[in-house]
Amino acid sequence: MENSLDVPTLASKYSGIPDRLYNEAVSSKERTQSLKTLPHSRPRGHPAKLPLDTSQDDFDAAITALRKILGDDRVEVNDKPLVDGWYMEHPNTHDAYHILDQEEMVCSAVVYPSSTMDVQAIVKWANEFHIPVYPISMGRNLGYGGAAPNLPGSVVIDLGRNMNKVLRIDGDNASCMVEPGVSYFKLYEEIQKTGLPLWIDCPDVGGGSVLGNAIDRGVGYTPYGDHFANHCGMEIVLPSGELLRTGMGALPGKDGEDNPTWESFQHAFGPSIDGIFSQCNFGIVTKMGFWLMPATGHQSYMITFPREDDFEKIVDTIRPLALKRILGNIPQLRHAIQELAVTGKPRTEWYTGSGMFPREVIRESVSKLPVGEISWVFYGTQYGDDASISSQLSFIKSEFAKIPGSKFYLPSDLPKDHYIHSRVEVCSGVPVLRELDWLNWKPNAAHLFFSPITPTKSKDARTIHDIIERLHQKWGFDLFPTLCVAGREMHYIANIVYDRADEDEKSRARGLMTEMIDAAAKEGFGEYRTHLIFADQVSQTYSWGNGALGKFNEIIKDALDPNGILAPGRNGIWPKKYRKTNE
Ligand code: EUG
Repeated sequence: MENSLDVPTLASKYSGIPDRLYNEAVSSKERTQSLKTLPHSRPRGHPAKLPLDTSQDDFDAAITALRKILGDDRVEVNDKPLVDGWYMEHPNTHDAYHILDQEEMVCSAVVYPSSTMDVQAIVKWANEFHIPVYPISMGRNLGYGGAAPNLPGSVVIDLGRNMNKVLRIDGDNASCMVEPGVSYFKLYEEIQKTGLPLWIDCPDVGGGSVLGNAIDRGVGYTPYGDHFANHCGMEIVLPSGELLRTGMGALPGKDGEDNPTWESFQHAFGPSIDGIFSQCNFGIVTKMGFWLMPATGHQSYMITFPREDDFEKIVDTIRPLALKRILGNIPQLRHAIQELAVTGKPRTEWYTGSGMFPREVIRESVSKLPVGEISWVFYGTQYGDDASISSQLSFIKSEFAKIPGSKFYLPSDLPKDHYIHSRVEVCSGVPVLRELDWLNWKPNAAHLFFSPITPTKSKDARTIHDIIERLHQKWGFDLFPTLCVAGREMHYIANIVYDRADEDEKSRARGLMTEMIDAAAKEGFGEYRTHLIFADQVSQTYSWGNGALGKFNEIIKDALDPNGILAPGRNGIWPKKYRKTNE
């Protein structure tokens, strides 16, 4: 399949593309492949990885036992050549966007449960045979490790392949309940089929798991953009194999039904524990409820700013608008270089030099685009009826107009192929593919996110931006900043695009990440999420009170997972058996 220009569709595969995007997916695949110099796959250069401290015999015995529990066809040993594929045909065997050697972050086997009971059986098996397991929903956590297990040689539990149902859509409550294998593409299509006037909230690309993204605390761009904040209810398999429901789900419904308020009230009674099941290794989430937004009027817009150092004024203009909740969604502030990247043309279209893409070349290149000579672009959307949208817009316009030379655009002011039309869709809950165009920037392109949080204050945002810019310069990478505005803070996302075939680039990308994490932490800034190979470093920056947070997490980990079988090391949380110091 991956060699042809065919693309799996939702009708044939749970992780496929909806028909409405089929042609776009084919051409996206075609463009990405035309820039590929790496072979489809190569014979493995190293023996297949085994779980840590496990002999081949013990592993074989464990796999035989697992096959007996689940059936031969639902267990696959990872000993064949690795295939990176592409976005819509991604692997579950390793990180397709490898930043170490391709064969480094790999699993020993993949297992495919079909039910919560199967997941419980797998967890019990892992405890019996002392095999580390690593659950993935769909494996599209790209830029943060993809499908790869944190501890090489773990057995990946691929939840999505057989657990991909939208279990419930409640039109009155405007909510749904999904399994791990439901992508944004799929949820959107399922809701369209019902005819209900409900929106989903999706990230920049729509192939990821709704559940997986939310428990990694991912972000989207409608008013419901904080995915974890808009979840309601979870079902979780604990590392012991026991089953837990959170929120109102903990109260049994009448006659064995699910609780009728499970997707209506998040916290229920007693401590609110849902948070500890995000970005963790304390349990495997098998069901999750989400609030859906009632469809409404919407108007996207773009504001451009001419000067690099308008940055401070932009940030300080955004803050009061965000705090007063006048900004309707999670808007993005991007650097002008992204206007080049989202055209889908390779870097060499504008610049063939090595090192960081020079400022003057960005200026010169964007000046030939419809937006003209700019430095920053703000993409926002307002919601509601025409009257309220127009009053919000006039206030927003007048605030930004105080920045000399800024320009306000509606989608109708821009050509049909301008990126803003993709923003219009994402910001009204329609999952798209367009953002993938970034990956044509370089041959064999992969990407990695550096994702610090900055207060929405010019001084702090400037500090972070300067660190990131200086270090991108030093390590020779183009800088792609996207600031996602939540309110009092912004997620500053620097997308590092590198060539997977170039060992030097990979090593520089690692050097850049390591140094940015340290330099940001020295100034008091930390990441909200990171690629798994940097998880230890990032978690150690959260060291206040002699590492109180890390110790707290270890106490919970050891209590819930005494054998340390579930995703050891995920987000820097290591079970007792793997810790270097046995305090
Ligand atoms: C983006 C945003 C994220 C993230 C990774 C990528 C956007 C890229 C706000 O969170 O974690 C354009």
